[in-house]
Amino acid sequence: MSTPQTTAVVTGASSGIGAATARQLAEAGYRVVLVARRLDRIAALAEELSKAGHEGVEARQLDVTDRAAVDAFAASLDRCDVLINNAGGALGMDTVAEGDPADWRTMYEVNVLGVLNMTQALLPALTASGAGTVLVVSSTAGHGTYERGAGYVAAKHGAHVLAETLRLEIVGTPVRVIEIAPGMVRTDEFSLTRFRGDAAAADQVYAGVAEPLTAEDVADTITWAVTRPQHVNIDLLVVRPRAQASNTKVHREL
Ligand code: 8X3
Repeated sequence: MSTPQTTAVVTGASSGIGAATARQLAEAGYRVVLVARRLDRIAALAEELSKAGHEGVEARQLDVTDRAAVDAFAASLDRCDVLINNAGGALGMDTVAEGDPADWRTMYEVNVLGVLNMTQALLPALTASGAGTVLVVSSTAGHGTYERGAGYVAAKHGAHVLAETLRLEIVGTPVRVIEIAPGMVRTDEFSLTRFRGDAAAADQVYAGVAEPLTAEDVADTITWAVTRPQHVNIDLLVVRPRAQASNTKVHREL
């Protein structure tokens, strides 16, 4: 059971899965600390949650790839019981032959080093809580590849390996490590960012797919995993829409 002070830090809380997760964890009784680069977005969400009666909500501007800023953020927290490593994303859909190394570097930094930075910085507080949770929002891209996806797939495999290795290394401490791997999720920004603002290309990803997952669907699985009794560790939960049988097998009604 959580108390009003039980604190969940959610990265990438400015939109999509992160914002939906913050809402659902607040509803579940957690004090949520919203983290993102875009302060205006998380400030608005914090106000919404405060008006809904949730206590102690904070909006904290932070780039998870900036280690010094992450360390300062961690030092400023009075407690942390749950860390939701959600910040991440894809850039481009290019072949290995043509992909831009700068895109690969950016994706590695946010999807892997961002998780590493936040986890290292908050692990002492999570351990001190006596009942900590590190949750990594990876992707089905962390478990299988697809053409034109290698840069993102490689980064998400990195996030998966980080979670799996951390679980091995800290067993025996009061911190569990959960990985949630979503497949096709339709959010406002994921594909738009991947296709650099090309809305038509972004829409094509979901063309004919009856019901891609929503941010709320994924937030639901995250909240379910986090709210299990502390001795229950959901190692890995893969969640896809019914219309997606694998990364490359999607039913489309066109
Ligand atoms: C997003 C899923 O299929 O675009 O993490 O890689 S996919």
